[in-house]
Amino acid sequence: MLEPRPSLKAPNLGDVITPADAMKWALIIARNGAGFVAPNPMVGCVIVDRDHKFIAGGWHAKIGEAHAEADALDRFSLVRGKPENLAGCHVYVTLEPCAHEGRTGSCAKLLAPLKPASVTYAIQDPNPKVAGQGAKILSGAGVVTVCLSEARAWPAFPDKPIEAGVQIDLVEEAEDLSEVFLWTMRNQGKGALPFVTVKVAASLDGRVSMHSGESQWITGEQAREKGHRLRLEHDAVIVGRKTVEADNPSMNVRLEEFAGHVNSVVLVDPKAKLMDRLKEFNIAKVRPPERVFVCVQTGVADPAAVARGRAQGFNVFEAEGAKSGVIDLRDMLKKLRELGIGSVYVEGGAGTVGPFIDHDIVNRLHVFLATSVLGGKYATGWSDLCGVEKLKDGWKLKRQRVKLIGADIHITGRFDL
Ligand code: AOF
Ligand code: ZN
Repeated sequence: MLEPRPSLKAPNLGDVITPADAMKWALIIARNGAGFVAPNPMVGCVIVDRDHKFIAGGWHAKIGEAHAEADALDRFSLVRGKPENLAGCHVYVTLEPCAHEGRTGSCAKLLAPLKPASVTYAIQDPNPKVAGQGAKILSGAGVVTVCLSEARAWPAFPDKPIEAGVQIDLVEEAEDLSEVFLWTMRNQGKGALPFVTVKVAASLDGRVSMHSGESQWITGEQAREKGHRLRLEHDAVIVGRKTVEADNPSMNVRLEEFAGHVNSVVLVDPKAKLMDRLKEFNIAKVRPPERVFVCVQTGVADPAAVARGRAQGFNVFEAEGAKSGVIDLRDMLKKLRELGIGSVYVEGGAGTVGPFIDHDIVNRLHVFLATSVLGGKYATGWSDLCGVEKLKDGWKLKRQRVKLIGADIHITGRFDL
């Protein structure tokens, strides 16, 4: 069989697609689960027939519900009549099919007896209940099972080596897709803090607000929409008391296709100053009180105010302070992990972002840059409150990606923690 040329369009039923595109499409549709699957990973799965024609794609849409492979198989059966017709087909999945019976059945055990010709998965599932066991079940049943990160050729095209660049890109994308889950699983028992993503929207020269406080809007609508998607991909959004008082933001996800989604917010209010007025602010108006976490400082916040907050149903919790009125961010994150928050999204001005960078607790940084220059005379830079003394000590991004998004530039990457 000749390998078709790669394309990037959404495949139609019956289109001959490349294995790289099959995996790429699985990576794209996996994100349909954003906001609904945590603490599970987002996973996508694509099934092509023996001629490598696209038949179906599926994803893990909601915690407790069908895994990506089961969803893809359901859609496959709608087109091809019954699951048994999977025999001879090729399956592409962004994560190793699971071996265990959890909230749903095992995907490896679901696929194995149906005898697909091959299953290619992008990365191994580090969940100790899986960790290579899923692949073993499949290969034990005679299915050619390949982990893309170790593969030399696509199983559907065994005599064609995989282009190195394509392979690295797809594996990195799969790592990025599941990064919150992977971070948690790989650091289990080592006291891993929640995964921290910081987002900055700035001018080309890194300014985030005028000294007058004016900051809306520096970047364009498309970049702001991407920001909303990122809120969706985290368990909670963090916001400081000053931002709440100044801008009264909602910090919710306002995307048409995710109408009805409710996210959590963490308000950092060391002295519990907003407790009695919290109901007047949008963060508390757009979500039920149990989705509002308030971090106050031990020994500083008035216990009576804390009790009043709790009586209103807010999730008030204490963290140690670095000094009076300044929360120890590491301790706050530790407490959030204990409260079941596995990932947080930090957006805000220099006062919020700087301390997170300074504490070396940021896993991923997103910077959206408008192509305007504001200068430092009247505007604040996003990193004004953090810093290194020596050039060589600068925080360095890894696995960087750069994209144009509308008229703005989007740069993202990981910090090694
Ligand atoms: C897959 N496909 O789509 C996902 C997988 O609680 P459960 O039953 O939903 O199982 C969750 C675990 O299954 C999760 O920790 C991860 O190891 C794996 N996720 N596996 O084959 C999927 N979401
Ligand atoms: Zn599964």
